[in-house]
Amino acid sequence: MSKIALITGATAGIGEACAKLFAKQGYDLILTGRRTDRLQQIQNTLTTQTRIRVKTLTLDVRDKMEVGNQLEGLSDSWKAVDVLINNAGLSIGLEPINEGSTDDWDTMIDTNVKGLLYVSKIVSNWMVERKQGHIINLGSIAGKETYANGNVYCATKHAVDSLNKAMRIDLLPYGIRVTGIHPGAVETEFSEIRFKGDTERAKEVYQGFEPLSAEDIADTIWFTVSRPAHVNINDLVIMPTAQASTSHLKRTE
Ligand code: NDP
Ligand code: 8X3
Repeated sequence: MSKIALITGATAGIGEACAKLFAKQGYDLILTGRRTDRLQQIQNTLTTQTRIRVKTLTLDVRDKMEVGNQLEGLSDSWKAVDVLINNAGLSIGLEPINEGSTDDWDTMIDTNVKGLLYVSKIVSNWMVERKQGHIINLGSIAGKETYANGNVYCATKHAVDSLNKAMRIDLLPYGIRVTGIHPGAVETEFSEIRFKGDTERAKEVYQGFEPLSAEDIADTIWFTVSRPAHVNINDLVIMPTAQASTSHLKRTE
């Protein structure tokens, strides 16, 4: 029987790249996100190109009821999830603490922290029952450092870093692996969302150096998943070669 990976935020960027790579590796997939059209598109592509099964769930990870209903509504065979990739996340706004929007803060905290928890509680229980599984949490370099105007986004990713460690301890008795992935600059829709659709400003973030691609991160995630069962990669920080830290970036112009 094929293994199953559940990927949150599979409609774009890192989540979509993971969906493609895990499909290539023969995993059946549960793909989630808010944009149904994109989920369907990815499902069509993957089921045409490969022989895997793809289940799509349109859901907003911030909605506790919806997460519960949709995940618990899956059949038992789909609940045998081997790999959970907690990827759905975002940053909105880049202002100093006294100027930030409290609505933006709510969105980041509700998505990056609470959403990750709602999904993890349900899926980790399935893994506990089977005494196996691997949870990948998408943190960020923003969860290891704090930079100007990054305040609440950095705080949410520090929370993910902490939850990653906590999950590893709590799930230890069940042989469940837990890995934190902490990328630097990856060119995806991330900056477009952060700058609320200002594509010019978003493009500038990645100019003058070679950022990571979503595929680089998917590759790294696959590396952790494909280690032998007795090996757990606890934590990985992965940066573009041109970026030493959030405040040290070598641009060519
Ligand atoms: P993208 O904006 O390209 O993708 C984000 C994904 O998250 C989309 O599929 C989106 O789907 C989903 N998502 C956002 N909000 C929700 C929600 N409320 N409910 C369900 N799904 C949601 O960004 P990335 O691929 O770059 O980001 C993926 C993860 O990687 C995030 O956690 C991000 O913080 C982290 N990261 C990104 C870095 C970067 O430089 N790009 C660096 C470090 C970490 P939809 O809109 O359809 O709901
Ligand atoms: C995304 C990377 O440096 O913009 O998490 O916070 S950064």
